[in-house]
Amino acid sequence: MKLQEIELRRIRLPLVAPFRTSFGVEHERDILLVKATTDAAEGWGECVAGSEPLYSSEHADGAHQVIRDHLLPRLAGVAEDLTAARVAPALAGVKGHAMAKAALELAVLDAELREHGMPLASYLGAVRDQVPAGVSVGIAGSVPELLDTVGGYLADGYPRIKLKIEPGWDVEPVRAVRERFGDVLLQVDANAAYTLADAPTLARLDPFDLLLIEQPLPEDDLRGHAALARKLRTPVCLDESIISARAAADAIALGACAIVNVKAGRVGGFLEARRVHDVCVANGVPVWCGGMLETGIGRAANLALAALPGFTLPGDTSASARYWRRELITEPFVLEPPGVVSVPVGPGLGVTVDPEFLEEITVSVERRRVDR
Ligand code: NPG
Repeated sequence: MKLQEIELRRIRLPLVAPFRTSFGVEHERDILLVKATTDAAEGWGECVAGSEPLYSSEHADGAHQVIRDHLLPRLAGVAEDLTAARVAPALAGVKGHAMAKAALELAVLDAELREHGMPLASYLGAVRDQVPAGVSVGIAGSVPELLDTVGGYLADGYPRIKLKIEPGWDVEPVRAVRERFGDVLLQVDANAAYTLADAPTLARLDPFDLLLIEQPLPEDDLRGHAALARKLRTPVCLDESIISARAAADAIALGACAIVNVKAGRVGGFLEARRVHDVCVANGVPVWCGGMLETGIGRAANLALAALPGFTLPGDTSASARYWRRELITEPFVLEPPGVVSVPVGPGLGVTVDPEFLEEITVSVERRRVDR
């Protein structure tokens, strides 16, 4: 397949409700979409970097610049005979920028699979056509407000709830949700907001039978996570720390996690995400699919990934209505009984991008030829 052009499109999409985490609050997403045009097909990718570098060191403006000025010239070197598997090696000289690389790889992968008529789920090795839908609940203004939100999601049919926590918003909200909603599947996510000195507080979550506690400590603190894991009954899951399959192998070997959250953007693409899955499966470590408030483009790909055999816990794979008031970039994903979302079955991402809606929410478009 011959790559001809890459389009970098910035869109703005308001969230259905503000989403607060320990690192900030988001009202709308500033998203970089990537379109690859080849001699055979077009493909789409979505960059999950936010408008500010608060979750990790990447952000949308930076990813945009890195793709344009550093990744595209390298991709041009392999443009004549391109496959998705050739993208990461071609870009490897550029350090970091996993989310920028992942977006570019996904656009190429989508084009390649559309050319061959193969769904992404089949390509990755999916074993199911529906995946359980979890929902991530932001830090609320008060416990009653949180209970209302959680009650609404349970009424929608979500089988698993993830609560964002931070120091001062942990034991009480978890206790309140447990007391009100009984034995619902429940887990918490700290986005690296604690230190090892907080172990006694985090141990107070043990009686609530959480599925897991996600990323309690800083990204680079694997030994701290291993020490914390020895002090908690709640299984420790890592997100931000797992930046590659090698990092996953190290974290598991150190005893830093018993569960892994897999996000393609964080590890540089869906091919590396599959390798993270494979390493975890080989070590008997369950994985689940994270989310980064993606549009239908990124979400379609997440659903394909979440259908692999090692994804034995529900992911942050919610329906479109949980994120967007009006998300019509692609067909919306809906929550179906008994709390599942269907994995797309068409070629590539298996979704169709609506060019008119896209134009409506577009802030800028930049096109670069790569075949000369
Ligand atoms: O359902 O897509 C979703 C959101 C899940 O909580 C979620 N994502 O830390 O994992 C996270 C968090 C996040 C969202 C991180 C946006 C960064 C940006």
